[in-house]
Amino acid sequence: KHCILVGAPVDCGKRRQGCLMGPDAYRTAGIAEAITKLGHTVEDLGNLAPKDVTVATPKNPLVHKLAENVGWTHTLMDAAQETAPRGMPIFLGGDHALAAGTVAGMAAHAQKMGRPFFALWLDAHSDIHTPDTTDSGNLHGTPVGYVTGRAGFDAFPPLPAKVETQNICMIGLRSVDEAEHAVLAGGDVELVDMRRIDEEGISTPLKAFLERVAAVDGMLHVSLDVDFLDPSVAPAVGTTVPGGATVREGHLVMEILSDSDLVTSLDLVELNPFLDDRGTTANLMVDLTASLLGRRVFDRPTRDKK
Ligand code: DIR
Ligand code: MN
Ligand code: MN
Ligand code: MN
Repeated sequence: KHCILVGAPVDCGKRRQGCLMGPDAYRTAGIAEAITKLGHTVEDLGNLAPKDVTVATPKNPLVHKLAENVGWTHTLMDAAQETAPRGMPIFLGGDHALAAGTVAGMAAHAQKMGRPFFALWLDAHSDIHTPDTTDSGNLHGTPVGYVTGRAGFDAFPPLPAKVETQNICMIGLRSVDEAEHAVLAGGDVELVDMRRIDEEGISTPLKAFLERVAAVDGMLHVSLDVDFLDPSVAPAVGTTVPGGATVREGHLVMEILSDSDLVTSLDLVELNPFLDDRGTTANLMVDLTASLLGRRVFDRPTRDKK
């Protein structure tokens, strides 16, 4: 594979600062070296910047940094469409607001290729708010709302290709707001909450979803939010929710995804290095990426303690 690292230091999707350091934390944790070691090639585009845009004042006065979020959506939608024909883009976040651009751009690319598009959302949260329904005003809680074509995103670039809700699977859910639950309950997004993981195991619903993707030769985007993982093993995120995925559940998801060979793009989001414990979260996210790209249990290197 040819992996294209796209630095997306998006820090406007919520109020707590620090995700702007994410891309460099992944580089410091050796993401390029880990991928190269697996026999792939790596190209690093460096860090991008948001397009400079002006927007009307949002209807909802809580909405935080609308113009910057819209600017990033333009930039990353373009970056996804530029990189996807050349390899596998890996978007180094940055907070989850970046997925409005990356997912919309990848969906546009899939449409151009004449292939169905699927998204796997690994997150404690469902991120399906709109700028009107958000009660935090934090737009990192809205990218799924945007890419599925919900109303309320007038300031954002027009959606080049809508993502079908039945083509989305969310795994790791344990913090869904009331307005989000209302739209998800009547819908057809595949919802795998932590209880389902406890009862069925994480591989059963994941494999069922991947069979649906493979059956139609779909392209699969994976959006990995740090808070998918349990805060005890991944503390470097502003929105920790107890009861998350274990290290092994994380790796198992990535190993199964690797076996499937269906993943065509990846977001690594919400890492806030300011909150990390000696780089453990950044290292874990890099290790999960390595598992997705072919590293297996017995290949895993011992981390030196220097
Ligand atoms: C919450 C948090 N649902 C909000 N969302 C997060 O502000 O809308 N997503 N943290 O990952
Ligand atoms: Mn544009
Ligand atoms: Mn998220
Ligand atoms: Mn989250």
